[in-house]
Amino acid sequence: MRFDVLTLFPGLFAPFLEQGIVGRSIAQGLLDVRLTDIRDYARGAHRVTDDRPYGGGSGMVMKVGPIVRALRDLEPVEGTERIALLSPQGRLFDQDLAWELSTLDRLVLVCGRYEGIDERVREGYADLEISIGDFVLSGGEVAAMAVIDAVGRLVPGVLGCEDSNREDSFEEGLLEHPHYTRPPVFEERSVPEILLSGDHEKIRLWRRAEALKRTRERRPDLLEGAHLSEEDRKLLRDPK
Ligand code: 9D3
Repeated sequence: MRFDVLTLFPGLFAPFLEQGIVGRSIAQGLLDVRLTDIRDYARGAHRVTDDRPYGGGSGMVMKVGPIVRALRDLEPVEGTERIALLSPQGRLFDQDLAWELSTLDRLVLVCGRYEGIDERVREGYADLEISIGDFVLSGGEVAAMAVIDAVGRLVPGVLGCEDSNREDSFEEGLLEHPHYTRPPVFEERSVPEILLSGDHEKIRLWRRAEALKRTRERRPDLLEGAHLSEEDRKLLRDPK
């Protein structure tokens, strides 16, 4: 899958694209991420990419011209593509949207800066607008990385068998059970004995109960939408 990122800060992406699962997948040719510096499409000696808002007010607005010229200059790619703006006004990004986007051949991500992007970019060119949550970022770049990471992981071959997506708790709509590794005791805190017991059925039930209780405690909104089995309901009824 190919991603094209339009940004005023292409330098922010280097380590993200070089390291970890994303870096490896690019090296393997499973993902292709291209950066376009919007400033390259700005005109005039000063290469201005922003201007004062019509109607007044504080802050600056990203100009429509440079962004549209950058979009028009993108290399054509075979297959299905979408253009997404990253903005606080967008659809809240979640695992369902990540799955939807993972079916594309190309996703173009336009990163806003300043107060935002001239509305005519969205009207004339964008297929969707994405927000990664209800908090204030300085621009769309960190959000674009989150989207590339989450969507890229769902592209076939990107994850080894180390961690299959279907087992991810978010796929199931639950938080995960707690994890432990060696040593068995650290600063007087022991690993729950059941995990050392070797009884795989007991371990499975314990983990499932922990996941369910955590979700009820921390994210009751997720429990609403989860598909619970009769066993799950019983585990939730049990005290502790
Ligand atoms: C709070 C008033 N304005 C900031 C001084 C509004 C505002 C404009 C631009 C807030 C943030 C931004 C820049 N943010 C993004 O471009 C952005 C974003 C975000 O802030 N939160 C969650 N997802 C995203 S995606 C892009």
